[in-house]
Amino acid sequence: MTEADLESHRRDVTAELRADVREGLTADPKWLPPKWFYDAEGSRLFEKITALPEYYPTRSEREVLADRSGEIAERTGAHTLVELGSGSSEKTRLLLDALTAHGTLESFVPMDVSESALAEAAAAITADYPKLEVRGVVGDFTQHLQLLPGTAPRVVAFLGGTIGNFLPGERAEFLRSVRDVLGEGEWLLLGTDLVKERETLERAYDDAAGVTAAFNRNVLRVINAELGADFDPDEFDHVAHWDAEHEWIEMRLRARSRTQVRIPGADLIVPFAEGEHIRTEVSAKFRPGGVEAELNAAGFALEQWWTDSQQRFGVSLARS
Ligand code: AVJ
Repeated sequence: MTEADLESHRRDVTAELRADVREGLTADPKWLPPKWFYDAEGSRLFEKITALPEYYPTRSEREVLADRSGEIAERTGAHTLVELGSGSSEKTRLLLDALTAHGTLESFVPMDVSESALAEAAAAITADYPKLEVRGVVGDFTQHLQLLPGTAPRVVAFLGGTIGNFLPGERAEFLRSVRDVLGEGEWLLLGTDLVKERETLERAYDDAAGVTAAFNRNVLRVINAELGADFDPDEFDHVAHWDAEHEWIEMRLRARSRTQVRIPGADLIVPFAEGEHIRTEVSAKFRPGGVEAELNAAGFALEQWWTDSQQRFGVSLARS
């Protein structure tokens, strides 16, 4: 990607944020899409979350990948590993090691909305895997999937449980769009956090050290920086709520008092009643049968299903 491409992409991104802010903060109830957490600071906070004692998904998924990467390499014989929402690509090294050892891997294509996280990850992977072609793509995987390079067979890895950020209808649409860019005999490796007791779930999204609260409030700092808004993040409480009916965790920011926020970059003044909240993230949790049904509905066949030893997190290998 040239500097000019990155520039025009940045303008694009600001316009998208403006549109999301206008739509979400004029809605009732108010909401914001979770992808706006991830500027440099938000990506750094998320990396910190993955090491928290309460936040089990990263460790549980890593356990599965550590145990099964060899099998994944053998079954897929991948030439390209694509990673959507790659972040730091830390767990991906388990896959890269196995696929490199298997001898088929030629290229790695990490894709992320966070340019800073992507640049750092791509540089680190390039340094450690000198024979691998690394081609980072800055983009939103709900819109830019057709940009993905690489030779077949590809494995598209969508890890961490990030698919849970979609609402059910969006999820179906997303899985279908991944299926549509893949040829027959290519692969999806999907990480899904599993339904479990409320306490475990709510603690994972409301840690004692307050890192998740800072991560949640960071979206307000992003809007301040990009759109010149005057949110006072300390005037909003962090809330993590398990919605047992929808089987998802909802993160919210709740206004401590009645207030008004000016957002000049979106031509908006947003009133908040005392206690009114913004829904900032949905993180859906899954049941094994549900994952398979959704994969099938999108045109995938489930080849393998694995969980960690505590059955907290599931990893699917699906064939297109
Ligand atoms: C990166 C979307 C998988 O939903 O668990 C972590 C983000 N939010 N703590 C998740 C997140 C609060 C995370 N994903």
